[in-house]
Amino acid sequence: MISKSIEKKLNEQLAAEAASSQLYLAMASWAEVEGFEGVSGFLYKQSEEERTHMLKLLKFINERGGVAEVPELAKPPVKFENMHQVFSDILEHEQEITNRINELVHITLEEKDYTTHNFLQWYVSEQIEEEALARAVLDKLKLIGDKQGSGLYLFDRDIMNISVTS
Ligand code: OFO
Repeated sequence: MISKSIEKKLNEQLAAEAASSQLYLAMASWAEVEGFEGVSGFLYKQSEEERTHMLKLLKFINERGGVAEVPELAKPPVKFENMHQVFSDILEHEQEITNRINELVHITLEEKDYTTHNFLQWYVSEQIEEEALARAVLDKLKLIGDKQGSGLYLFDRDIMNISVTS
């Protein structure tokens, strides 16, 4: 059984994962409209992945005697300045998610809720991968620099081969 405070925090995390899914969906849609097929495919997958992160939390809260709350969705941006902005926003966003997860882990230890603590370890590992992936993509974009054109064309083609984890 989870405490009311852990239930509240887990529901907040559930909402954050839902917001991540919406943000990546908006970015995917923008990339599609801009003609970046590879990037949009990558981001659509990321968006789906975030939805699974949300569902995992929803199931856990209910299984542990809490009540999961499906959150209201805020509208993400429709337009993004350029590819660099998209991926630096992603990195920033993932760093924020990592901070939230760390805070949650800290609270479970304070409350001696080792079951939830154990459950959250999956998110801790996931965040390491997600931040590393966003950094790797940003590094590629930095190499391309400002001369968009053919560099971005190859980037768009290559990103299809970057694997998206669970
Ligand atoms: Fe990308 O964050 Fe979920 O966990």
